[in-house]
Amino acid sequence: MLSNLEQTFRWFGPSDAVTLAAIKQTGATGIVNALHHIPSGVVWSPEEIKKRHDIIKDAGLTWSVVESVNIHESIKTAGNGRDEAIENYITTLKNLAAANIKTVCYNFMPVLDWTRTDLDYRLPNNASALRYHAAAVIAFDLYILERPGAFDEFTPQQQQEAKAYLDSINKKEKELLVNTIMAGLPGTDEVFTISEFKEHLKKYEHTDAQTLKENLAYFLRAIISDAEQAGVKMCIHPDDPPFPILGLPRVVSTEKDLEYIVNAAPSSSNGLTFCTGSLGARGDNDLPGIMSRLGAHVHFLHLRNVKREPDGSFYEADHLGGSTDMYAVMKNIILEQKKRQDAGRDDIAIPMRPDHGHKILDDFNYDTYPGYSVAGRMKGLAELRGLEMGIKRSLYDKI
Ligand code: DNO
Repeated sequence: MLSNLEQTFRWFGPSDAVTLAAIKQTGATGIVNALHHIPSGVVWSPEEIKKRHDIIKDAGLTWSVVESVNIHESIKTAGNGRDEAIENYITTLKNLAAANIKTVCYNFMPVLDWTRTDLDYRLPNNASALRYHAAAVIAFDLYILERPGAFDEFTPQQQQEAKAYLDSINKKEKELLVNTIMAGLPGTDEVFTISEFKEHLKKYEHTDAQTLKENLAYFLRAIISDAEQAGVKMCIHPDDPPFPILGLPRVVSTEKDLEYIVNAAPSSSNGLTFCTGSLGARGDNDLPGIMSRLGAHVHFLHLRNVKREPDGSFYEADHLGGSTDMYAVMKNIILEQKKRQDAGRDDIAIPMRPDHGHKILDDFNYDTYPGYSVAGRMKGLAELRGLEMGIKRSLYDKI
């Protein structure tokens, strides 16, 4: 019998309103965690890693995946201090490996991590979901950020829709929009001011998509042999959303991008996080196909669904609903597990997490990081593990 995927849950650390005890009740056994209090570019010391590792272990769970060891901006822009930041990154990887934590997720999105415009989008059953409203981002770009040259990037219709959106919201809603788009890294409560963000944008003046790609390849060539030696599997997370926003380039958005990345430093340590939510926001990404073609490189699974809307907007749907055929995705994940088993690989139980969840039931009673409710994510996990079991047994059980 093929082993199950490893069921994991993201936990933001001791300040997370979601407790490890609660996570244990979801059935997940693995924890996805990071030391969010350590700024990017700084080494994670063995002591800090051990402290966190022991908290998770004492709760009867395993720290399976790091999400994320963030990439310092100097690495993305080839700026001052890049090589030192890379050295520190390698030291962190070695320290994690020494604590037996060997799957490391990261992303290469300039300045901002994931971006949404609405953190409380109500579905017909009154569940609360996250949404990306294209017109709102364009309105922010054109009329609030007033980014030079931005008008040239949008069609007259997009500009009109953005203006209409801006005119339809009041002052408070406008402030909320700014804070939502300017929210910094997950696991922090940081929000950029407009002028801080403008400063960051300036640093990208000379970094277009091609240069950003080269900087990513430079980073990979610098770290992958050490990662391999330490037994660490790196897995890059796709851009969310998977297209350029606010004038910033994006280079981890399509199958072609993913191919470029795995070929930039070929190694079993240079892998991918297959995030169906991020990649699924583009209609031209064939998700089951990507899983079957690039599955050998996938070290971590983020399973989530988005419902795409015609203008480039999307909202987070039920894990088995939305625009992505989760059955076809799961089937190809299982076929990848079978290939690994046949090839004698030892990484068949790929860690997967239900990525994001709606706010439902008791989730409304306390504050969690956007998308990281308990009941909503548990619903997703329960659906996904049922789907996995059903497909596995119908493929491999003899009747
Ligand atoms: C959002 C997440 C991302 C992800 C990072 C990975 O909920 O999927 O923030 O953790 O981009 O580096």
